[in-house]
Amino acid sequence: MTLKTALLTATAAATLSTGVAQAHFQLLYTPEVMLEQPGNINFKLVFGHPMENGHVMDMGEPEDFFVIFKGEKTDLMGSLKPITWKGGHNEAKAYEASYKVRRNGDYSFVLVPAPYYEESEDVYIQQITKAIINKGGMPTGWNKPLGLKTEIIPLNKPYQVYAGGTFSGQLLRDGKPVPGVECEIEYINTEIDMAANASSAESKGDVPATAVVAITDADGEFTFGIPGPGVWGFACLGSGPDNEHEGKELSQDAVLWINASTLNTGQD
Ligand SMILES: [Cu+2]
Repeated sequence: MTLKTALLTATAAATLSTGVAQAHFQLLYTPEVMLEQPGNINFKLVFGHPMENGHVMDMGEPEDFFVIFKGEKTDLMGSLKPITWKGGHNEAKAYEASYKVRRNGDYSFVLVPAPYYEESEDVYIQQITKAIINKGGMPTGWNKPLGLKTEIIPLNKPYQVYAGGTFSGQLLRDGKPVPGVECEIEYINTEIDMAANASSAESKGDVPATAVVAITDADGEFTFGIPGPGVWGFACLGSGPDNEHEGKELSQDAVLWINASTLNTGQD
């Protein structure tokens, strides 16, 4: 056994012994996604493992952060403020931002983080992340492609998904469907304290034994039955056109966050 093989075996054993897959997710989190009144929405941008409540990771300065409203793009890089995020088990560099929503319609927020070097895998990860907020109940483009290098187009209203129902998305790379890509699925499994920039050490719900995944079909689409209410994230891995950063492999992923609630139909 070469040294490299021995190291790989040791790493594999260490990974297996934790019993839980550690899926990375770039959070672009705000508590309210359907606004009735004009007001400020506050975002927390955190890179971590939200379902396992694992360690949080240092974010570099994002490459881009903007919002698209009725086809109009507004740069929000100037609104980013560095913060320290207190995860359940460690602290990491993160960002926050605030945006004033006035008009009715859909607001698509996009974060292009700096590539993150994942030492254990010797790869860079860049999760291009979307979150869609609605004001006034008027839909104006939640399902429109935004022209990102890679993105998940929601095929159901992402801010109004019901637990027990399904959510479908279509994965695009440079505007074209991407078949056969693995998309990891998680929910935020902690309390989030917006004022304290902290997530709870205690998990709220179950952690599946292995990563929950869906594979995109020939049209780049996937469907997932939402088991319970909460904030759910989809991360389609390596779907972007860029595959190298600073001489190392880059996994350029597409992330979309949706909000699922319980619908009481009043029936027995
Ligand atoms: Cu990790």
